[in-house]
Amino acid sequence: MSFTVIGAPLSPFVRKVHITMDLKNIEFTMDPVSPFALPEGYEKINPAKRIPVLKHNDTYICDSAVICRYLEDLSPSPSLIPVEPLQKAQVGWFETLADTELAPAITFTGFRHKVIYKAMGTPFDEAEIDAIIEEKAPPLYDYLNEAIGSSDYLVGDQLSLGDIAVISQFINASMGGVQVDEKRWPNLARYVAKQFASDTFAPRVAATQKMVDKMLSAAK
Ligand SMILES: N[C@@H](CCC(=O)N[C@@H](CS)C(=O)NCC(=O)O)C(=O)O
Repeated sequence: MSFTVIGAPLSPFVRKVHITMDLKNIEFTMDPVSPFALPEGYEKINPAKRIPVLKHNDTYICDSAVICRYLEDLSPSPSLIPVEPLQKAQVGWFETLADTELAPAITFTGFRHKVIYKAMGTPFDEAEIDAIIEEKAPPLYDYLNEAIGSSDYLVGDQLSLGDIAVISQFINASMGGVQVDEKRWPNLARYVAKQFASDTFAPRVAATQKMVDKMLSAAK
C-alpha cells in the first residue's frame, strides 16, 4: 500500500492527516503543494482546489475529514473516532466546528494574514483582521470552554479526531499571535496549553514554529 499526502505541512488540515497517520503508524510520503500555487490540472484531482488530498495507490481522496475517516476504517487502532454512536457524533461535531468555524475565525485570519501574507509581502489591514477575530472567536471560545470543562479531551477520556482538528487550528492561530485569554476562558486555555505540551502536539508546535520563523525571517 502506498500513501502520499498532497499539501503543505503548515496547513492545519494537512496536519490533521499527518497526526492521524503517525498515530496509526501508517507510512506516507509527502508531495508538497502550496494552496496558493496549485499545480496545473490540480482541479482534476480536487475540484474544490484545496489541500490536503491523499493519494492511496492510484486513487485520490479529498478533504481531511473524509481522509481521516478512511484511515480510521483502514487502520482502526488506535481508535481516533469512537464506535459508540453518541461519542462518534460528538467527535464529528467538534471536527466540523474546527474545520468550518474555528478555521475562518482564527486561522484564515490570524495565521493566513499575519504569517503567510506577511511573509509573501501581500498587503492587508491588520486592524480589520483583528476585528474579525474579535467578533468571531469569542462565541466559539465560550462554547469550547464550556464543552471541555475540567477534562483533557473533548470527548470521553482519550484523544480523538475532535481534539486533533481543534488543536491543529490553535497551532496555526498561535503562530499569528492569537491567544486564548486564560482569565476569560480558563478551561479552554488550560486544555490548549496542555495539548500543546503533549507528546502528540509538542513536536508539531516546534516544527511549525521553526517553519514560520524561517518564512518570516526570509521575508525581512
Ligand atoms: N474542508 C477542507 C478544507 C481544506 C482547506 O481549506 N485547506 C486550505 C489550506 S489550509 C486550502 O486549500 N485553501 C485553498 C483556498 O482557500 O483556495 C479539508 O478539511 O480538507
